[in-house]
Amino acid sequence: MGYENIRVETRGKVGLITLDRPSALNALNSALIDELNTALSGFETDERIGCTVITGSEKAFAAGADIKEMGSLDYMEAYLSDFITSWEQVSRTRKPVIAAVAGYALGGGCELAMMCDFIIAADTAKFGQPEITLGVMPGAGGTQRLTRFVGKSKAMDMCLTGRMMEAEEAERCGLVSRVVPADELLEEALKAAEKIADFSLPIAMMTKESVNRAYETTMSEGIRFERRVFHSMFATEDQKEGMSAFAEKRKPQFNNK
Ligand code: CO8
Repeated sequence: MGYENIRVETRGKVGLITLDRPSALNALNSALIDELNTALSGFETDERIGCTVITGSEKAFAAGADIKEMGSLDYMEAYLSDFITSWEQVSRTRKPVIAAVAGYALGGGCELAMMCDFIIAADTAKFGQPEITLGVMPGAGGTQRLTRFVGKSKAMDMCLTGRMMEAEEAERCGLVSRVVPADELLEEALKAAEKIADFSLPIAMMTKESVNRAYETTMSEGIRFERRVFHSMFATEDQKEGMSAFAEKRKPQFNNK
């Protein structure tokens, strides 16, 4: 497929998607989201790929949903088309996805980053949910995911004032996993993705599924889920390989079996 709003590459076992709509600071319009979903589906079904990185430009990961596209919608158009559902495909991927964020990650851009499994931020990153300044509120999970990441007080502050948060504050409050110098962002994100992709893919997928459970259930149910999945790992060849390799002091060769 020819892409107009994103660039799609593979780097070994890593899929790399670069949001590339510079004229609008990577504002997320429906064409871009369709392309993103197509690229994500491609990597999901590509057996060579073990992890995906989504990134943007130096200036913007994404400055939000496309305000100009969205502005004239009426209630019935918004309700019947349910256009936000198609945005959430990244949160339904089973393989790990890392967001590598430099510059603005605002509104839907911040929400997209939060749908990824973790966020690595450049020291130039700025996160925000400025929807209130436009007469709306976050609509792609922002009020829920941001609150789970950073707690009620800061989520209220961000959503009610619309202010931006710098990378350092974002790391301090748990929104991002690490902050790196801007010129090392892609390299660091790819390095993390390569590391993940070198492990057993089914084990990485089960690990992701278990961590995600923590957001959707009680502690005791989550631990029960984890235990069942953990037990099932002993049916994999990769568990045998990983533990034998440790005992034999060699690097494991995972087979995704
Ligand atoms: N939508 C459409 N166009 C945009 C957007 C956007 N979100 N952000 C920037 N642009 C465009 C500008 O209009 C401008 O275009 P042009 O050159 O044609 O005038 C170009 O990008 C460059 O932008 P600026 O000139 O404004 O650049 P600055 O460096 O001066 O400012 C800012 C950068 C501060 C990021 C500024 O562009 C800005 O405030 N942007 C809007 C941020 C925002 O409010 N985002 C939230 C959008 S609402 C949202 O995301 C709701 C999500 C809910 C889910 C929806 C599911 C579909």
